[in-house]
Amino acid sequence: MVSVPAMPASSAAGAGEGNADPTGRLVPLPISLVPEPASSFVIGAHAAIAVSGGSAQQIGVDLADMLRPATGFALPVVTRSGSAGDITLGLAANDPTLGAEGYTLVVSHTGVRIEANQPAGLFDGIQTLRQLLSSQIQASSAQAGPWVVPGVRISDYPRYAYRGAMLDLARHFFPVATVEKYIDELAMYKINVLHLHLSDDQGWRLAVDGWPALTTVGSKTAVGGGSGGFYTTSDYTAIVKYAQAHFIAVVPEIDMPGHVGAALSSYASLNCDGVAPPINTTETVGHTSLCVGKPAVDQFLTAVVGELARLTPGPYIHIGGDEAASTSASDYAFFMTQAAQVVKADGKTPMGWEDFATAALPTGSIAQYWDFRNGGALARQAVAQGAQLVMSPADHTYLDQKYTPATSLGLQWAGTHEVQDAYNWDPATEVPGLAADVIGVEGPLWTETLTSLKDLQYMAWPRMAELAEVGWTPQVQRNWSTFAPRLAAQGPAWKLLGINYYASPLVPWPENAVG
Ligand code: NGO
Repeated sequence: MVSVPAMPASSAAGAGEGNADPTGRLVPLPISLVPEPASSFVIGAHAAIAVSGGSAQQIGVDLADMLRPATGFALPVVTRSGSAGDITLGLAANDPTLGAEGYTLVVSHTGVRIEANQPAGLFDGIQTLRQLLSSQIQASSAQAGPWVVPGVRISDYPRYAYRGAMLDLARHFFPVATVEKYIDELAMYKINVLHLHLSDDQGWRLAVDGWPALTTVGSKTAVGGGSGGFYTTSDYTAIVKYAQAHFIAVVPEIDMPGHVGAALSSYASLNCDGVAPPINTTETVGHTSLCVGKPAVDQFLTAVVGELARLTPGPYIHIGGDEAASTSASDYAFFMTQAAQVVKADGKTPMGWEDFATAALPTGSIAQYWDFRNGGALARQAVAQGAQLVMSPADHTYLDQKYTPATSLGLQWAGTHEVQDAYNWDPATEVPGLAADVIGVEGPLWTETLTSLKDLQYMAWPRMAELAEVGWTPQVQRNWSTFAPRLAAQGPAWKLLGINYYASPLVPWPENAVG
């Protein structure tokens, strides 16, 4: 493995468009990158995208869609082995070290060749190619060019298999188009999981067969009393398909046995006193519980998990389990044990917030570490049962936390998180002793205070790009001083793409990134 040369000090000053070293635009940083300055390639007006057929074809189309608007070139996708002037995509890497998501990308003066073992790797490779080009490639109309791809040999694969983002649709609801826009943005940074938080006290967001009031009643509002909304089966399926086309697996979450106010308001039978309370649209947590042990609650659990399992091709079903302060410890353990078994019986792997470690977990369950205040005790308890961990420490990964006390959006119960806090941590050592049990990272975007795509973007970017590198790039290759200019280089692309982001003063944004 060749390590990445440290970036020259001069490139830090002129990050982005003026960056002398265009490989200094890559986020996440590839595991192995050798610059070959004598071998740059210029994409010409007659270039073709040569694919080996089969599954490479679709990635070729994705690449053409990516490059056509700004280049104005035809860029036909052709099935051939690649000739001079082509961008060639192949699935014959035959390299076990690359795994399912790795790729090689080689630029010579006659073309670009990306090879992978699997389509997911090829998709990651075209994201890297996009970043190697000038950020003008993001423009929606033809630009002057030239479209220089700097000479480079890259061999790349992720540190962690699970690199996720979470979106809270319950506190405020967002339409399918907004979720798809977020998927577009996440895919640029090789994120491969989208966790959807589909229910909470203030709203229920997914139609469940046989339980119509969950949406006719439970979906009607939001934090602060807004209008709410929900996904029909076909809306949800559209999101899953869109995500799949971007090599992103959807993990649906129904939060239980607490955070269930919207469900309790929809069905009196889920309440111990048999009375459906009005929906409480404040931000308070921990005040609701399913009536554990009631037959209606068992039926609800089976129906909801069954629906999620039917609609979700991915391996995980998230059953929540956080902050169930209104459920007794014994009811909690009984219910979450049962819920995990129902998920298992439906052929899926149970995932839950780390709190569910107090239940009996099937081996291979996934616990999501979030509450840094408990010092990792629950994460240890989960691992002791054979669970694996996704790391979402609230003090580094919670995208809803304010950047500074002056940030108008967001919460700050976990402190304020400037850009360095999102980057300077190691998932392997966050809870000491559990490195081998960590399968990845996830950035939760809770939406108590967020009501529009612009709000979501402002809190997610740049921190989600930082987390993407935390999840992809080996720890030894990461440091803030070489990362900051690479992060800065994303700014012009975000501006062209209309992505609203926080232009932190700690990042050396180029002039064409801001204002
Ligand atoms: C906590 C809580 C959520 C809040 C979030 C706000 C978890 C796992 N439960 O995280 O209900 O929305 O904080 O930051």
